[in-house]
Amino acid sequence: LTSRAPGQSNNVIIQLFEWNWVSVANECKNFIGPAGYGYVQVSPPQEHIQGGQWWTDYQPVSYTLNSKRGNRQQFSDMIQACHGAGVGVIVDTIWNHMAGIDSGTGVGGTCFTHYNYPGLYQNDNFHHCGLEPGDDIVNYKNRQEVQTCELVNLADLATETDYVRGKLAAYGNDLLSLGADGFRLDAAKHIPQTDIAAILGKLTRPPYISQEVIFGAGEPITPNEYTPNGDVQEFRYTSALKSAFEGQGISSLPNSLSPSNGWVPSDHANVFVVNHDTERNGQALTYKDPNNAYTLAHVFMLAYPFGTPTVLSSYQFGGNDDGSPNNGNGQCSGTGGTNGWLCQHRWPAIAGLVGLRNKAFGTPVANQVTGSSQQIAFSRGAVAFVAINNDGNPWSKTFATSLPDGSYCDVANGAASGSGCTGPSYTISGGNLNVNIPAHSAIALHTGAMGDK
Ligand code: AAO
Repeated sequence: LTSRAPGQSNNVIIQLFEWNWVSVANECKNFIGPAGYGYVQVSPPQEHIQGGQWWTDYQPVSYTLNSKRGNRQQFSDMIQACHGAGVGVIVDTIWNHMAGIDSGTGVGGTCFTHYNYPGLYQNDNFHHCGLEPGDDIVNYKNRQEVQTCELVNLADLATETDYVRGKLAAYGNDLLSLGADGFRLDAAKHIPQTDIAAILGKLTRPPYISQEVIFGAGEPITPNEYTPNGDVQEFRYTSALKSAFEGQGISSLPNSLSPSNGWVPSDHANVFVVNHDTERNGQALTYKDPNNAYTLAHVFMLAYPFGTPTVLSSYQFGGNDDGSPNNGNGQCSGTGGTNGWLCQHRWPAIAGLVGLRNKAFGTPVANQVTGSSQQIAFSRGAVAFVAINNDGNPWSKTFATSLPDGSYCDVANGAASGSGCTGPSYTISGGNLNVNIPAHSAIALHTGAMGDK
């Protein structure tokens, strides 16, 4: 395996939402590996309920690796192809629950009812909390209810029992046997931290772990509780980016990231501008936002050192339930997507900043300056410099950068190519950059992308 551990250089994750296995394999080879990303996070691979909505994937009916995204052989081939390109594979893994519908047949032919999955689970392998009518979670301020009642009617596994833990670990071990590098643990808040620890303890080797525990004000279950198991997704980062870029101002973002903020600490936080849920619920910046804010937020996330970043790569949608185009056959071309796919991971500012992040790994933030509340610039050691202007006015200034003198490609708007740049280039003289940054744009320079254009 050639991928890197999170906490090391080249650790940026791409969430390839709804991409089928064959298309993930191709994109790992064609773009993701060469661009310097560390991991792809793929959709849940286990058998699930039928239907055209994207969220059928989140209702498991067996642990057979047969889903809308492909079969076991394709899944295995994908991991090998990504590894061959130096990219690790993180699997969206559902340990909390099975299906939410009363009965049906899974995409692989498994017949099931809500509390009966033949040869796998039966009625007494599930919680029947008795705390709410219908046993569905209503009150997130009650720990017992959140962890023993049902999340949107999804049959809730009794993860305190050895039998269930054994089945979940066997599923995890099967994924590991095919080479999986990490798990994104779906709905981790709904499983006690110690139950997750017990299941992880049964694995044949330790994968990278990112737990989905959404912070909720006043809720007794907190993201920080889960750090003993691995990384935790920090949704306050997502909200902070949204409110900053939408009006509160980006100049104070570094303050909100200070270790005293109560968030999951940087070395345990998995952060993102948006994920597949917040892309649909109004709680994050999305590709639909005006004034380039979505792209500029990615520039900030990738340039400023905090947590392990995930870039969502998704598709255009009208209705919130819409599944992906082309039967999940992800398609990119050049610097973007085609046929409804967005391929955010190829956008020049995002791919360019991944290169900058890798180059600047381990270097401190320096030369931090602000202009208006919507302007911030900083360098990373003596290797990189970024200025973000989220203001409606240009930002004209001479910036101290600590960069060696020379000509640099602006990787927020192009890339190095041969001895030149595909986009703008800037000259550093005496360590300074004298520049007029247009409204709603960014400039990013680093020593790995110099040019003379
Ligand atoms: C579908 C249908 C349902 C049907 C069900 C069963 O839509 O009507 O009942 O099937 O037949 C996905 C879809 C669901 C889908 C499900 C199964 O999103 O629509 O249901 O597949 O097919 C909670 C959980 C969190 C979860 C989130 C959606 O804690 O784990 O709800 N996310 C994951 C996945 C998600 C997936 C599942 C789990 C299930 O990422 O895609 O569902 O596998 C508060 C709480 C949070 C809570 C939210 C939403 O959050 O704190 O824990 O998340 O509420 O209920 C501020 C607040 C914050 C608040 C948030 C609300 O940020 O600070 O506290 O606002 O937006």
